[in-house]
Amino acid sequence: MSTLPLRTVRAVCPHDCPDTCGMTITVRDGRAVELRGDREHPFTRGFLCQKVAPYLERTYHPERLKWPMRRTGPKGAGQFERISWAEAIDTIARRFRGIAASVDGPQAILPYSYAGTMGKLQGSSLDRRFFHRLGASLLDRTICATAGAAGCDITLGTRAVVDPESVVHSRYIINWGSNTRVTNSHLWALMHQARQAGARLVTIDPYRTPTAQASDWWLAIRPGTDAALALGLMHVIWRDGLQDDDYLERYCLGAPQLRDRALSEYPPERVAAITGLPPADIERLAREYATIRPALIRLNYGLQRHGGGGMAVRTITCLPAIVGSWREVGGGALLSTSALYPFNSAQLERPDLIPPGTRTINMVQLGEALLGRLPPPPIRALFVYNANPAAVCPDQQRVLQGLRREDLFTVVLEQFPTDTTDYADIVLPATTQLEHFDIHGSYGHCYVQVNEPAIAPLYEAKPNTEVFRLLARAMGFEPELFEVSDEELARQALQAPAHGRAFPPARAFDGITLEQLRAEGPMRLRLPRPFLPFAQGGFPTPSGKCELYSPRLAAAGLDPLPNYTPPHEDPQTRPDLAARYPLQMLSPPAPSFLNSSFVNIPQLRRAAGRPTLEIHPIDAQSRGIVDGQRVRVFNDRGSFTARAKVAETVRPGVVVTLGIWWNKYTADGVNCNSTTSSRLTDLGGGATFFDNLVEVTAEPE
Ligand SMILES: Nc1nc2c(c(=O)[nH]1)N[C@H]1C(S)=C(S)[C@@H](COP(=O)(O)OP(=O)(O)OC[C@H]3O[C@@H](n4cnc5c(=O)[nH]c(N)nc54)[C@H](O)[C@@H]3O)O[C@H]1N2
Ligand SMILES: Nc1nc2c(c(=O)[nH]1)N[C@H]1C(S)=C(S)[C@@H](COP(=O)(O)OP(=O)(O)OC[C@H]3O[C@@H](n4cnc5c(=O)[nH]c(N)nc54)[C@H](O)[C@@H]3O)O[C@H]1N2
Ligand SMILES: [Mo]
Repeated sequence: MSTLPLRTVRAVCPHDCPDTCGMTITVRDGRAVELRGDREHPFTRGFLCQKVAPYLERTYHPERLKWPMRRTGPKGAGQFERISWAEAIDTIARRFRGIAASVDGPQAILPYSYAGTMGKLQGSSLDRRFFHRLGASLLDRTICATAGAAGCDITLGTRAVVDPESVVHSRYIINWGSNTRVTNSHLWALMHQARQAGARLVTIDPYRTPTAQASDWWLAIRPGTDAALALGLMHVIWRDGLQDDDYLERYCLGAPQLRDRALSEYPPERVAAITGLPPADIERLAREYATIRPALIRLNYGLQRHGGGGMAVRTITCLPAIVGSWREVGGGALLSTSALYPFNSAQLERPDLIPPGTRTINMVQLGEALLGRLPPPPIRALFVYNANPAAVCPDQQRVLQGLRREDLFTVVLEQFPTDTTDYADIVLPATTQLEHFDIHGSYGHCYVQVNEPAIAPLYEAKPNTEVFRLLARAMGFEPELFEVSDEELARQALQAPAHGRAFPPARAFDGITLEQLRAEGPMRLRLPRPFLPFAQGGFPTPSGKCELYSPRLAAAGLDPLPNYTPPHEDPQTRPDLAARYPLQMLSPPAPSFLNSSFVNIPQLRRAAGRPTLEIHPIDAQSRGIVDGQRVRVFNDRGSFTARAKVAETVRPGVVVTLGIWWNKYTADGVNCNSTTSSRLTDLGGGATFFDNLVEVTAEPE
């Protein structure tokens, strides 16, 4: 046993999850020996999820990428040889300089990143600066949240936000397209507390998730029809006089027009036909929502991933204004708290460096981009970091076909040999959160946190920021832009930009310094307590009101009122397609994975079992499928296999497969995204993963 003293370091879970937990790490002799949830963090309250509790296994995983490598085998085979950092950086810089100087120009280079880390520095700082300075194509990061952001923005002028800690005061909680118990477990703990104080929990989800199971009432809505349900609730509320006229008159725009639409077009019988919910349930939900107070809607991402996802969020976020629940602590609606953080992204990312006229490529359409289906120039180089597109992108067959292009130069900066690194020409090893410095906001609470490195980088791994410093140096870019330390970047991030808008609250960082964060740990944003941003209107929309009627949508030639937009692939509106592919497939994440992260941790992979397909007994029987049988799931885009789980955990007509498996850990080398579509949402250009018609057949063993 070593006699060296133990050191405790404060860290932050970096993964793409609203909880952004505080962690404490014990270090002995340069090695992290214990990691736990920060007991003093007001939201983490000392516990971590099943994925992050064994996080040391991830950091010390034997399959960590250890040094830079060059491809030696065919693309996709994952065969590499070790090279030095100097050679790797020089190779990339030479290729980038060559492409930038060619007729195609620098826009033939595409960065591809998402939220592998949510840290402001390792997530979006010098990387953006580098690609902006280079003049590369811009990436529209739409794979997760932009449909809801756009929908909320139309109604509220910002994200639907309340202080998540106020949930303990709620007495009626609707988990709407939100698997809170799994995807936001620290908020679930507060919901549970509210329930013990008498709150009712309702879950609206086509799938009987752990959240639905633990709720008082599960409403198994037909996928993609949430806007119709919300309009049906409005119908009942206005018909029965349950609305808050005072709030509507003072703080809302267009209540009479929306009332007319709801009353004339969305009676419960019609809504029942669209949503598949009994009229009596629609009546009861409306009555309870409008009369049991305070009522909170936790709306999340499930309902956004459909063709009409933007409009669905726009519509649902009208409800709190109609019943006046923004007035109450524990009322309102919560999508994300991210808009409360006035991080100075412009200073970190330097969008002023972007050459005028630079094009933007939607990340959901990576397949199209790589296969030259978008206007020129062609993509000749791809630089992937903080993302695993070979597994998580829709329309996977096209993505993989693009990644296999011999003339594509692909760099992947990663911690592990993922499905995407298998296609790299150059692999660069990245540090994990224990090995680098960062600063974090959150999209599910109101604290700012600093992540101190607990240990030195393992092997030859480097933080993302350091990799872009090296690349900038090799490209001959201005030192004053790139020779900036991580600490200096953190200070820049905390310099809230001056602006005259209400969101983000410009003074939320007042009194929050890097020194204090380091000395004292997590600090709450400077927000009033209780935080009731819309109790008296004050919506950051152009009119300053909650825009039930949207002049902006009207000016754009769109429907200015909330409405139901059917999914792209819905048996009701696409009987032609449903004749071949009658089942609506949802593919939300498994509890032991975080998107495709953690699939390579043996203990968590065992917990997930193997790829399964949950199918209703009626749908199974008509296809001769029995429980445990191997099935093929397919449509025109592709197919994958899974084990059938015949159960009433889904409504008839819907199938569910939990993801997101790495392709290489599946029986036939492809996951569910071989069937998902790259079509976009109505607003925000978002992904439509759950808007996906398939057929299922029994497979021979
Ligand atoms: N354990 C774990 N936690 C995570 C993640 C993870 O992968 N694993 N991912 C993180 C990330 S990146 C995100 S974006 C969030 C996502 O957080 P959530 O939005 O809570 O997660 P999802 O499971 O994608 O979707 C929620 C539910 O929506 C349902 N759903 C699908 N279509 C519809 C619909 O049309 N209407 C309704 N009402 N419901 C529908 C799905 O069945 C699913 O149960 O979670 C974060 N937290
Ligand atoms: N079918 C289906 N597809 C989906 C979804 C779904 O529900 N169903 N969910 C979608 C959603 S909500 C999202 S957000 C996307 C997520 O898609 P991605 O953002 O690609 O998320 P992950 O799959 O978690 O992959 C993140 C990668 O970043 C790496 N990483 C972590 N930290 C660092 C770092 O510091 N440096 C570097 N260089 N790398 C790092 C991790 O090792 C991991 O491989 O997937 C989407 N895809
Ligand atoms: Mo996400």
